[in-house]
Amino acid sequence: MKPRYSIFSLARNAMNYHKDWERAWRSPVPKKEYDAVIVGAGGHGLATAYYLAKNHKMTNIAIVEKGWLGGGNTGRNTTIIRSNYLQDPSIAIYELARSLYENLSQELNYNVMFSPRGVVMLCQTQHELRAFQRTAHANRLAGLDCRMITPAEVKEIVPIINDDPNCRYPILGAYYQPRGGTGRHDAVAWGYARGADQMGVDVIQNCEVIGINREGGRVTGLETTRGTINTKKIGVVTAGHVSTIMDMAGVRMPIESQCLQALVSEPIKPVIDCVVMANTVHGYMSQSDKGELVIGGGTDPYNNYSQRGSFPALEHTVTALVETFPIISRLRMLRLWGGIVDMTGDRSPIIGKTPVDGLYVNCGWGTGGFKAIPGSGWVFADTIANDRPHPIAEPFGLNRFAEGRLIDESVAAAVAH
Ligand code: FAD
Ligand code: PYC
Repeated sequence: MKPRYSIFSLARNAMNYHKDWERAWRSPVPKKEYDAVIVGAGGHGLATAYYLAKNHKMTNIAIVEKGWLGGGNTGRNTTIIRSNYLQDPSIAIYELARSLYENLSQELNYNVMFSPRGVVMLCQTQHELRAFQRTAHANRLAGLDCRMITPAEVKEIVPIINDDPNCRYPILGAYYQPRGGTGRHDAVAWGYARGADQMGVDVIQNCEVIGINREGGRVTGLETTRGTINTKKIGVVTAGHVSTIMDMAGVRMPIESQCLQALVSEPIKPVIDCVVMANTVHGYMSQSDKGELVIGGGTDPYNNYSQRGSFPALEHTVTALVETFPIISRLRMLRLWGGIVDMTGDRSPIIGKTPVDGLYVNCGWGTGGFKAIPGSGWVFADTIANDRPHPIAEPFGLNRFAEGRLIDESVAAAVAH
């Protein structure tokens, strides 16, 4: 694809305050009818729309978003990308996603800043060491590039870490995935949005879904704040708000919505060039290209729909991180934020058909769905286009809760679960 902007056009547009700056995507008025409508323009919804158009040639489709695209959890996460889950179905979908991330900038002709800087998951109890050894075996059997590393190797990779053997939770080793890392969250949303728009998909912001229309056992359309939209296929991809929307179609979801917070410090010179997760003490940290330390921990442990978390959860996270990285104790916090995450009982996503014909759902990514966006969009688009689960999505069907086929990933969900 030809680059859309040269260095000269960037300079020209900067000089005239971006007056004639070409919009990255259109702002279309909703049509009366589409072949399919995706609800929720987070990363998962946008990737789904992109692959519906690209892989399945479905271009008479729309994606409707109540706010601005990427304004939900996609623009609020700490961008960790890894695929070190325990169960085979999880490894398959997260590794598909991670491998798609490797070439996503080229695929979208948009720099998503994928940075495979390595993910280190500390083992600070004997139990955790054994659990990660088990995960490493499972991952290597599945062909993933990962290994267990010793405390000395941890110190070599992360010189600022506290390696005092007498501290409360000494480092006994770590799980290491060198091809894991980070990406730029907004860019992932913007890149998929622009790519979908270029193929004819209507990306419609400020359009809230307020009702789902059904006739008998199948969907016929949506009520939105911008009018009725008729369609025979609806994909609901609304993360923490999935239960309320599915309720509009009479489908009850096994989801709890909770707030997950994160924060960044003031920017400092480079001190850490990988991602470190300290699951026992409940904190994780990486450093952004701007120099901020990107810090997070666990969810606020009560259900809510407000994007404001509580102070004790944050205090717990910071305490954990100061213990792990004593040099950060005098840093100031620059800002903090929260997102409403959609938690399932087994900490695995729900992807697939529902009891209502033409209604599909993709949710339950909880605290860990940024890493999954490309793979999730790929398999969900295939599921919607063909009205049957993609083989990689099949184990994640909604029916697994009724059938007792849970995919337990509470350990892999790590710090934030
Ligand atoms: P969202 O991005 O939330 O998109 C859903 C969209 O639906 C929203 O834009 C919303 O406005 C829209 N919507 C809702 N209701 C309606 C309606 N009625 N009509 C129309 N639109 C509607 N994951 C990782 O893999 N790595 C991490 O490091 C990581 N860190 C995180 C840190 C924090 C603080 C948080 C909050 C999350 C983190 N996650 C992480 C999880 C990750 O952000 C999410 O799993 C992922 O972004 C979910 O994407 P999504 O597209 O499903 O949802
Ligand atoms: O899934 O790796 C993850 C994660 C880290 C922080 C929040 N989620």
